[in-house]
Amino acid sequence: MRNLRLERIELYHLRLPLVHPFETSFGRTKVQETLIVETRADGLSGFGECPASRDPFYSAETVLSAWQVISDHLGPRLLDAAILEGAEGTEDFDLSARFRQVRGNSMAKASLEMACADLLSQQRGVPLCLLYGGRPKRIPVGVSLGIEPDVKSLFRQIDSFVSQGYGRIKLKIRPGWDVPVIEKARRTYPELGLMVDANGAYKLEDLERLRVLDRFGLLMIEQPLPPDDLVDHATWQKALRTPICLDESIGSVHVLRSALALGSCRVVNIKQARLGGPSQAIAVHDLCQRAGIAVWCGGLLESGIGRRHNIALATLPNFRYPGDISASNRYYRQEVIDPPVMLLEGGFVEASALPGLGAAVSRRALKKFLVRHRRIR
Ligand code: OSB
Ligand code: MG
Repeated sequence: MRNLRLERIELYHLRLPLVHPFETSFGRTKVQETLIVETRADGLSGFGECPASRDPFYSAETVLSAWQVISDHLGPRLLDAAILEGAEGTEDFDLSARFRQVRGNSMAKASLEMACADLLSQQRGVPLCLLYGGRPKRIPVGVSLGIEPDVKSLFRQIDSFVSQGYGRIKLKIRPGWDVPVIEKARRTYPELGLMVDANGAYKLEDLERLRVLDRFGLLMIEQPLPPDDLVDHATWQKALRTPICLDESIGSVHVLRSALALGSCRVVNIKQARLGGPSQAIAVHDLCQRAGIAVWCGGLLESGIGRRHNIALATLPNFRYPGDISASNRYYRQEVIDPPVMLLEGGFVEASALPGLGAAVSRRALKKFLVRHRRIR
């Protein structure tokens, strides 16, 4: 962050009511809890998001664990530096070296790196996507649909999003909500870009039963097995024609290298929050590109702040499938940014050609959804 002198960091813990409950194999969310991070320098404000949620179910982090780690460890590391500087030979927005002593806590780190990248983008008058090596453009997007109380309500959801123009649907699966549902979805929508995400709910032994998924022409099967299980994912990938995509498993470039060496996947879901920020997300993107592995942009029910960061990142060239970066109204009735993220004709969202987020953060909305606020110095 050459030439950036951080003056202050503020944290906003928010509770955002979802328009529709979102259920995965690990649990059901009605209200999403998230942590917004604001960094200030030179009269500018940068915003990032730590979408760690209330419970340590998707990952070990929570909004409160991130609150503590940012307040006591990561925040002071940035504020104590007279001038933020990237390490030699790294991008200016790369804070990974500065955070290296703190293990894990990727979402906490990511939110600060996002906020500083937003600042840098504004200070230089350069769009975020250009800062990252992408360019302003339209990004194809899909929608991720949770497990529903019954098949009828799931198909009401699918119908609604297909008719809004989303060109790809991801269905959450778990044992007891899988083959018959997917078979019916494929029969009803023979041409639809369709994929599934198990959030690690299966075991190696389930492979024989789930082999039939190979018949449905799915784009990919996301994270069938638990995060640490790279070896069994390789066994599944060898047995299936459908590409395996890893999400939770890929927490760093180092794990990615192991997954590539083992043949654990053919596609990677990139979430900058899970990876520790844009610098690490770009490193994963670049390594995948060199290895001939396609990536796409995942999501964690972010508010418009994290969503705008994800859209900027998804302009990089190796993002090759529609992202889980749907329009704001698919998640929330009221956004924290203005304008909200809109769905364009044909199932696209637009990466901004303006510096920063390309939208204003609404102080009123931050206040309305606030659980707690803290100023670090
Ligand atoms: O596994 O991709 C996931 C939401 C919360 C936690 C994990 C996941 C998801 C989604 C929805 O699939 C992504 C989104 O639309 O934001
Ligand atoms: Mg996933």
